[in-house]
Amino acid sequence: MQQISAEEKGSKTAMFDNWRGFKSPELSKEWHDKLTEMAREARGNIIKMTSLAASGHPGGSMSSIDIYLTLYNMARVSPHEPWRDDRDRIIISHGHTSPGAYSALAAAGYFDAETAIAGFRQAGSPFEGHVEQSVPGIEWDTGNLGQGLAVGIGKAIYAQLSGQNFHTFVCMGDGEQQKGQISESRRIAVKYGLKNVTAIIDYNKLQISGNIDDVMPQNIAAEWEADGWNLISIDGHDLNQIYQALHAATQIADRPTVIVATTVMGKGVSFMENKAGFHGAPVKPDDLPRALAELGVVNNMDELIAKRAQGAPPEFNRPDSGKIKVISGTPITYGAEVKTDNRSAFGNALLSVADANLGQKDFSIGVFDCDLAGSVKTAGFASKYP
Ligand SMILES: Cc1ncc(C[n+]2csc(CCOP(=O)(O)OP(=O)(O)O)c2C)c(N)n1
Repeated sequence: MQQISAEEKGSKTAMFDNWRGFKSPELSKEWHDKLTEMAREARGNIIKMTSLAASGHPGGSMSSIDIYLTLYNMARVSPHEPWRDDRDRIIISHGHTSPGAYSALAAAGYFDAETAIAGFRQAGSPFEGHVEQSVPGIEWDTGNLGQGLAVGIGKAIYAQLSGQNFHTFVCMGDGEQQKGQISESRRIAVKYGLKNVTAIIDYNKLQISGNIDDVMPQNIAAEWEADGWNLISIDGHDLNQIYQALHAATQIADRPTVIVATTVMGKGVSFMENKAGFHGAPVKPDDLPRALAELGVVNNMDELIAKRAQGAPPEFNRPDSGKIKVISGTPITYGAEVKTDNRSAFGNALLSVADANLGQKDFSIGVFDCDLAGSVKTAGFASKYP
């Protein structure tokens, strides 16, 4: 395990805006007001985006948007350097809430909102229906529910192994909690004492076909607690509570935190609220002026339709992270006279790759086995590099 020095970490983190990282226990009044205004605009953008594409998921986007705005504006991330290695990781696991994610990222300065609105779900556009890493600020390609926590835990283990102090936030849906991979992931987080990962669940109690308990009964909060997570329950539309919970989660010293945020699907537009039908359907064209008027946002649909007609926005230039090159070393060959097995050859190769690379700066290797260390011959690696 190679450590990054404290001086190096310090010099990197100093480049972030100084309010970032949930350092203060309270959200300032100035930021509360800014986020409130952003949330109003963002809800309008969610509705415009999905109506323009005549598809997409406004309901969950509008229940998650206050959480997204607080994270993208207050976590240690930078719209100017979206891929720097020491950034906090914000993972949207219920990636169908892409209209919410894009609206929040636009509000935080990652790109302009009109480009995302007009380019949403257009062929060739980076603004896909389920969030993908083609968009700056997005950390994981989605569509398949239930994976984000495992990914976040992988990133948290990477932080731990490489001695970095970034925090990973994983946003999830409540219907999504039905996926089995989530329970495996949360036990791994506890086993490794990961205090640098926080899950935030949008508890709007609805999913595609109705009430989450009718689809699959679950006691979400109790299940996370039973697995050893610290639980914080909040109103997911109260910006102060969202901020305070995220601050508290970053302060817990011994285990990961789950924030269960009670929300309202379609929050902000009276006829959308608590309607499962808006999980995956846009507002009908006839109802659009009323929805935008209720939010108090400008109805500029004609301009947006014209912008969309110009075609898909270009791809973003994502820098090649290729900072670390893996040295493959010298292949080990076994002559016909040598009696061995594939697993032992694998174990020897793993050890030789470790020997060839572990002297490199910033290089670490994590080896996982399914309780089969003896059989799959990872024991050699474990004894040399415990
Ligand atoms: C593994 C997997 N199973 C099923 C689906 C289909 N699916 C898409 S969204 C959704 C419901 C998710 O509900 P929730 O997490 O509550 O999101 P919300 O309705 O609040 O937006 C389902 C079942 C999927 N995308 N991936």
